[in-house]
Amino acid sequence: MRILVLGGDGYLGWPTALHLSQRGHDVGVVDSFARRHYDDEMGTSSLVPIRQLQRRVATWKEVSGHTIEPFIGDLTDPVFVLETLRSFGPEAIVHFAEQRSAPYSMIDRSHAVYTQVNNVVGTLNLLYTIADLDPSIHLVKLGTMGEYGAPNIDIEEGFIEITHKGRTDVLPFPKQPNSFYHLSKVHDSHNIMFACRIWGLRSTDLNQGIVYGQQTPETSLHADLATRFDYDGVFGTVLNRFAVQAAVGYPLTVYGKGGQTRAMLDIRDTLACIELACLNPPAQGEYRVFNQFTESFSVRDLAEWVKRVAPVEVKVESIPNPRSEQEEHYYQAVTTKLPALGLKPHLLSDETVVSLVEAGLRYRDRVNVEAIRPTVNWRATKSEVSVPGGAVGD
Ligand code: NAD
Ligand code: USQ
Repeated sequence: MRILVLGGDGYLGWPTALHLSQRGHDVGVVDSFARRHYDDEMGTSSLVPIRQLQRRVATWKEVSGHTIEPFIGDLTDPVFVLETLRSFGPEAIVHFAEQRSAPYSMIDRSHAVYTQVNNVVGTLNLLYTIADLDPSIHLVKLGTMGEYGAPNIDIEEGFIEITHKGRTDVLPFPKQPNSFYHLSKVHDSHNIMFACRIWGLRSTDLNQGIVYGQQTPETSLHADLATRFDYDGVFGTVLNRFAVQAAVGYPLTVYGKGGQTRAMLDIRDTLACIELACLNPPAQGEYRVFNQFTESFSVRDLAEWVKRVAPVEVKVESIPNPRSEQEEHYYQAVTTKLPALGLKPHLLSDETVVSLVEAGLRYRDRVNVEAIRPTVNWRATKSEVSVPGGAVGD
């Protein structure tokens, strides 16, 4: 297939592009390098050194013989979106290209506005362009399990049958997101569902859990192919953070009681899920939702797991929760559609946890310990003007 990967310079986009290319698809990648600018703004960088996109693509050609076509630009620019889609002519578009950190979106008013404009406008530009150019293009959109929040009932896969005052309907599952970032994904989901309904587009909304992991079969072929790995208090996700904290002797930062339970998956399963969604498109006009995760864990259990198997001494610390969220709650989410398409999950294992800590140990000299502490407070409301994407060095 011809598949365009938006956000193809990011943590998940780059390994997805490599995986699809290795599997024989014609792949293009799109990125604005916004993520590299957030690093400058936050004074942090990937634990694992990453190359510039042009170098990554050149090395991939040398290593595999396959070509990945890069397109540099911003999805909030509708002319760029139109020219890119016209030039590449995709059958499927995998859309990773959004500001994806909940803490970043909660820094202040400017970062909340930036996150929602970047994410919602980028997706709207795509929807209009697909509708104008070729409505048969399948939009595979990365949403998030956090759209649902943590309700006191089982989370269904996108929709729930409700009987109310004697009448029954199948309706979108209620959304109770917990940050302005997660809210941007809910807004996207509504816009995509609406576009499928009125223009007959087709889309798969992948409500993905928290991803962990650092290497995939393709990224490990050459150091130039490595993907980014974040451990800082703004962009680092929980298990990746705990592994690096363990490696540098920093007490694992469990926020509050640690009973927060989240859906999770291995980075290798992200790649498999994306290919399964592309190869099995929905009908024209269909908007479908897959819950993309393999297991659920509480934050406390993850910390204890790292402590138990890490090849170094580890302390676990409960620190005041910078977020406003439930710290003990019911959590049971359904995921049937990706397994039904053939997903064979890589479940979390001692081996995976140890490999993450070992990555931390290998690159411990690159760790900025100052950047580990969480600094963004959900309860603070800062409305002053700042410059997201950081003009640092500009
Ligand atoms: P990432 O920040 O590493 O990658 C996103 C990429 O998109 C970056 O390279 C960035 O420069 C690019 N980008 C952002 N805005 C853009 C724009 N307007 N135009 C062009 N490029 C733009 O993030 P990631 O961890 O790879 O996540 C990818 C997607 O998956 C995101 O949409 C995220 O919400 C979703 N997701 C991630 C996780 C996770 O645990 N990492 C879990 C669930 C869902
Ligand atoms: N947490 C800690 N200690 C830490 C870091 C996090 O206890 O050091 C807790 C948080 O309070 C939260 C949970 O761990 O309850 C998850 O936090 P996270 O930063 O790992 O994940 P989150 O903010 O939810 O966001 C990440 C990605 C986002 C994606 C989401 C999937 O950054 O792009 O959408 O995971 S989901 O959680 O399913 O919505």
